[in-house]
Amino acid sequence: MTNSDLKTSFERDGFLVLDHALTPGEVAKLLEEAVGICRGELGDIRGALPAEAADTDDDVLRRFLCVHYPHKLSALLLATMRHPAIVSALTSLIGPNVKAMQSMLFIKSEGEPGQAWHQDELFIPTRDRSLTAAWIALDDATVANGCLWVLPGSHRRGVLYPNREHDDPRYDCTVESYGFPFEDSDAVPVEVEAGSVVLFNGYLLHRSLPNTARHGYRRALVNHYMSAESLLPWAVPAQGVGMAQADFRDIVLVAGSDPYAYKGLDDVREPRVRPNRDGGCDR
Ligand SMILES: O=C(O)CCC(=O)C(=O)O
Repeated sequence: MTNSDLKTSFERDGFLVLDHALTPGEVAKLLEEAVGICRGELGDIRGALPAEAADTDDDVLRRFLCVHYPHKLSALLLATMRHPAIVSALTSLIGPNVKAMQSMLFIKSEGEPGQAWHQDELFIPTRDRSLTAAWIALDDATVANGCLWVLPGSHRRGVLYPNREHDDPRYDCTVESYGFPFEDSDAVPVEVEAGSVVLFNGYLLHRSLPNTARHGYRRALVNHYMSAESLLPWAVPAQGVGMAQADFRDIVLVAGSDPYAYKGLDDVREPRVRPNRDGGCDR
């Protein structure tokens, strides 16, 4: 696909797939690193207990639904934010100057819940609607093990739909979007093989369903990016609930230059777990 085809299909659908952007060797290294992260070998994760020496890798991995900000623990995950195949696509979609502000490592073993319909810009508000996710499949992602589902084109109106708490057992504790003019029957599953990357727009309605496969994981590394020109008024809980910084500077520049470099960088977010059902889920 040429860069202009890439942009056309992304603007139409709100998502696209980069097939096998990562090699099997790169995926294998990330899976190994995920075990070290979940064992606590790379540093503390808020909300997680360090593993015991006797715990098997499976024992350890199954305790996690999702680790937030793992790039703060792992040089490999930090380098993966700058993966050339992903950055090349992002510069075509977003522009020459691109920054990242968060990573999430999903483990989601069998029986673990998905995440209800939502739009990522609700959580990470850019000023120019440039938020873009790179969802890197570390296992083959299938309907059975809880792949992403998207509502194609739902980003186009540029509307952020309302959100509410829910008690749907299929989903984790994150709020759900509702009141949007799409039906579940409009949704399409995005089944991809390990190493493939789903890029999607921050206004695209998407969800995932539980991992109902009989055993195994649906691991994915998700990084979020935006235009470096946009300020990022993203709340920092340590500064008080609801208080947004004028510009969140705990960022990683992945392409081009940072017009706000004169402000310096912050280190305010810390690695933590996402609870699977019991509230307190602020992304
Ligand atoms: O991978 C999942 O299960 C959900 C991911 C997601 O919704 C997101 O990254 O915004």
